[in-house]
Amino acid sequence: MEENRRFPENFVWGAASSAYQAEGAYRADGKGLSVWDVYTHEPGHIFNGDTGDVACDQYEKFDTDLTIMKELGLQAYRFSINWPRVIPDGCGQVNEKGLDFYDRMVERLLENDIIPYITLFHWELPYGLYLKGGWLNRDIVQYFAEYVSVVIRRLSDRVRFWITENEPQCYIGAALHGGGHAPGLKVGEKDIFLAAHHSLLAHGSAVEVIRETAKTASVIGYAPASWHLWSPVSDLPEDIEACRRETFRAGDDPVGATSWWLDPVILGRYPETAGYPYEKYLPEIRPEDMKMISQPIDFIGMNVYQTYRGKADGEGNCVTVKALPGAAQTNAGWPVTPEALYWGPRFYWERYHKKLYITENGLSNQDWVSLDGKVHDPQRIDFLRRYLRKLREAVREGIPVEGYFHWALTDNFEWASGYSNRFGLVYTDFASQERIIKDSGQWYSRVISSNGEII
Ligand code: IFM
Repeated sequence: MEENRRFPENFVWGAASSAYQAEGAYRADGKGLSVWDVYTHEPGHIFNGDTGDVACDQYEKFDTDLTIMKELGLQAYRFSINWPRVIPDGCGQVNEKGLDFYDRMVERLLENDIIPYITLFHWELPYGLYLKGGWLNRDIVQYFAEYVSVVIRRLSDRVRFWITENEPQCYIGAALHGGGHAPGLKVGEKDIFLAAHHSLLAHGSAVEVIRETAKTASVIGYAPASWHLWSPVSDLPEDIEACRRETFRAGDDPVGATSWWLDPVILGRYPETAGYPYEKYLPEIRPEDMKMISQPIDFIGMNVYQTYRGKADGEGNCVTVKALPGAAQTNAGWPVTPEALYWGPRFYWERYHKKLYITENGLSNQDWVSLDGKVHDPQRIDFLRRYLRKLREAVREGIPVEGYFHWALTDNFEWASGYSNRFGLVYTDFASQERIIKDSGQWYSRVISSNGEII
């Protein structure tokens, strides 16, 4: 009998983007500045001096992108809201024109039977709030709740799917401690844990606001980066166990591990910190904090790119197995690790018992327009085929992964790498703003129409 290679009937196939990376129009219609608007204008931070001032100009070209989504047969589009477009200073005055833009996006998506999945925070901290201390100031929790409430009041009659925050490891860890993302700070350990705690509280406050004020039944998720993830090199129980433990260990650096973000949200406590080198820097936790952080959510969003492989060392620890010289890697230098889309969902489900979405996954590549006018990207198709086959294994074993969002819909602004890493299913000519559907986009379209059968 032929094996059924299709995903479950209700599986959602989508693509994703974020506001700063795609919208451009950084000063249009009363928008305020975010830390990224300011940071990219300071010399020396971004490859080639690139900025997101124009990016993919999605603010003006949304209808073009919508036509492409339709042509691809996308069932869902994940995008984010640019906080200072809606509230220019981060708190106070609301910019109705900014809200109108998202309202129209939602309207147009729904008219075309594409389900909007909205991320409320994908790193555009309003510059005005940064000047008030940003994530280091506990008031941010209240400001975030107010902003979320403005968005929910306007859009929740039509939008059901919400993701509170995307990859706090980046906008807290890399931005405030690592110094490589806006606003480019290198605060000490004590402060980084405080900022992380505020970000978790802000997530909880957003969940509370959505549950209390949404006009339709909401489905709420949270999407930390799932890079702290070890896949066993064999099926030996001891290798599996070692990788599972390593995946949820508090880690060797401040706030880098996934459990740092997911344990508080799902389990209502910080991860086990015995032996954690930063234990002495942990923040003061007020009595009501963990309850606020762990309001029930509906799904975990997994953003999966590069991860690790590991095995047991014979003493209960995990040894990371290094990639061989010349092993497959992306344009960003990230090792290709498809097994993460099997082991990640499996480990997360076993620990957290929450439904999952793959909210991001994709390949950065050097794509260009060939002489025939098309964009041929066989590596991306091969990458996706490998990752999606692993995901299908997880789904077939009953791990409840509800959908997959390819990162990204179009090539866009890749943070500190500027425009040097292309992640899209659709090629963006950043000079003319012309779009060309890549071979991978055509292929992904067939994945969707066959519900995964062709992978
Ligand atoms: O482009 C980013 C996105 O903004 C967050 N997740 C990882 C992607 C690729 O680096």
